[in-house]
Amino acid sequence: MSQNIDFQTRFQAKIDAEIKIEPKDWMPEAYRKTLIRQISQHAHSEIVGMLPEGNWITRAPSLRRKVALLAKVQDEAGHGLYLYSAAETLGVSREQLLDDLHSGKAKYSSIFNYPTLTWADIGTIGWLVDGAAIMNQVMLCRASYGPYARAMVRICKEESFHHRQGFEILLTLSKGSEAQRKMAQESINRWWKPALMMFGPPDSESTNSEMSTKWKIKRESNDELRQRFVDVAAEQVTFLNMTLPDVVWNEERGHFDFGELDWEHFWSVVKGNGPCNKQRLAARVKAHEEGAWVREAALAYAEKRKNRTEAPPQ
Ligand code: BYC
Repeated sequence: MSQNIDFQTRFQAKIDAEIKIEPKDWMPEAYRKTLIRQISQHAHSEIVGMLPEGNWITRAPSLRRKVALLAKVQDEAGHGLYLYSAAETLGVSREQLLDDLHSGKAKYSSIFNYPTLTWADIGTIGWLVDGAAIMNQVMLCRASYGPYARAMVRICKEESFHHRQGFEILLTLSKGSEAQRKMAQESINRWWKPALMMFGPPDSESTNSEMSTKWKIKRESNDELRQRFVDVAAEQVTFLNMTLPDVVWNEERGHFDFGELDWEHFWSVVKGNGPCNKQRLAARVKAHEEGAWVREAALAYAEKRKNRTEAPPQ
């Protein structure tokens, strides 16, 4: 028991001194568990997040747009893979993580349960969804767990490209015909509040924040990041000559107000009852089943190589 207290003290001292925790270091079970929880939810979000955008690859309005969108969707797959690998360093298997996703047990970001109805949604996702993701993920580049922090550095660089490609789509639409401007504004109106909910519940209802902050997994609260995102987006939208619903400058606070968020709706989406939850999970399960032969072939090849290396010299 006293030995455990000693380990705990040394562990927290390392965190306080900004020394990274690495896979083979001692860590409290609760730290390991919360990292598996967060990193795997993050990985699932990247993978499920490919679906709403993938929906528009065949309908992109030009070759240039198609190439950029393809590259973006492939990047998201890569992010999912780095993150699954980071989670595996904590002693959980990828099969287990995927089973939890496919059975509906694991969470992933609420935002990917909304449909992409128009081409403008691809611009809005890049601008607002990737924008919110970057706002939240920059702090994760300094997360106390080494493999997660290192994965996040590359992810953030790629998300910045996604953010720009999204904004540029909206900028082009904003300079187009009246119908194109209308399509862009309608898309912004639809995605705005769901994007604000990506930051998680209000601080008063955030169950994990206290420990995650103590362990320097999180460095800023859900509400702090949400407000910063609103303030930045409220400036950016002026370049589009468009508006964000319910956003007004509050002189007294020195920030933009953004109205009420419907948290009941948020929890219902998180629990599986959003507009596209069932469709998203069904698509993932189908892709996993159809990819079984690839996994089998890769494993057989790896096994063959291993046997060849282990064979005694002739
Ligand atoms: N959706 O205690 P809290 C991307 C859950 S992908 C669903 O504040 P925490 C992209 C939360 O898990 C970007 N669930 O939690 C990909 C917790 O439940 P559990 C995804 C949510 O962890 C493709 C409960 O609510 N980014 O960029 O301290 C295309 C209480 O919350 C959500 C990440 O995953 C939500 N929005 O803080 C384009 C970033 N919010 O687990 C773009 C990494 C909360 O106790 N994750 N919940 O059962 C994080 O930074 C944190 O996990 C959160 C939540 C800020 C999301």
